[in-house]
Amino acid sequence: MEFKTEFIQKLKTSKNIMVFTGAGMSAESGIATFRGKDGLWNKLKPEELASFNAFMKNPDMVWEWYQYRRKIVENTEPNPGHYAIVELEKYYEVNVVTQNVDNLHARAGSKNIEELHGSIVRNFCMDCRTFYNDLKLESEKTVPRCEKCNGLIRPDVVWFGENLRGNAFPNSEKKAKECDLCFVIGTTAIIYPAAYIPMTAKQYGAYLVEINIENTDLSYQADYSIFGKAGEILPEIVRLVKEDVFTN
Ligand code: BJW
Ligand code: ZN
Repeated sequence: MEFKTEFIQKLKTSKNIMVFTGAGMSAESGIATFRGKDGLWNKLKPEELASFNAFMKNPDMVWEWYQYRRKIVENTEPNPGHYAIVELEKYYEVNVVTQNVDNLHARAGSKNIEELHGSIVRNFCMDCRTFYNDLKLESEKTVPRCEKCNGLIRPDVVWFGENLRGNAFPNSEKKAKECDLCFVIGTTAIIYPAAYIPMTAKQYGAYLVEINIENTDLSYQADYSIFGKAGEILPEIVRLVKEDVFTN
């Protein structure tokens, strides 16, 4: 595959790379995206499931939906795109900022990860905040209760209308300001505040490279749009880095 010369040049001069990812990153691992063709939410409305109000109205239904998705995540593996990002760590300082809740970057071995929207691997009690990280999740159709206070247990993900947890956003902003090159991979980039991160990178001088199978809201801001699947393009970029960038 041929890449733009300007991009190859940026790969040669960059030291610090940010990889900002969305659901398309995991599509080739068999996890459905939210929007777009084959999107999970073509049939289900997000606000009916991924919000605090939805959970309070029908906790069992929402719990069942997360259990269904957890099973899929447990039974899948990171794809060649995830592993390619890990490979890049041999050549650059790499920071992954992900909107994904599937834990696949960590399972692939990426070191520096900010999870903007949390993780479905973790759960916590809504009343006393006890975390249940490796809760035996046999409870399929009924939301489990806290051992300590009998409160409802919910997944540690960020729902619509909720603030991002802890320092995930400020940490990501800081990293965005410091990177030389920012890859935006498999995201429609319509959910805020997450979508500010690649924009911040660009504002602070980073070269913005989008990898997606379609145009997105961010495409017009990208310095380079590479159309294709993340699991195919990223290994090509690693090959280029290995063979050309660091040998010539
Ligand atoms: C491939 C591929 C392949 C496929 N290779 N590519 C301004 C205006 C209006 C509303 C708001 C606003 N600012 C904030 C809001 C509210 C809201 C928001 O952004 N709404 C928008 C609709 C505008 N934001 C929030 O509520 C956020 N919180 C917040 O703002 O707090 C402050 C506040 C407090 C109180 C009141 C109000 C505000 C929180 C947002 C949390 C989002 N959570 C979710 C669910 C997580 C839990 C779960 O998983 O169940 O996060 S929503 C969902 O969307 C999920 C994702 O992380 C997120 C982004 O989706 P993503 O990753 O982009 O996926 P897709 O499916 O959209 O795109 C896939 C892409 O991949 C496509 O482009 C494909 O082409 C591509 N693709 N295969 C490469 N093989
Ligand atoms: Zn509790």
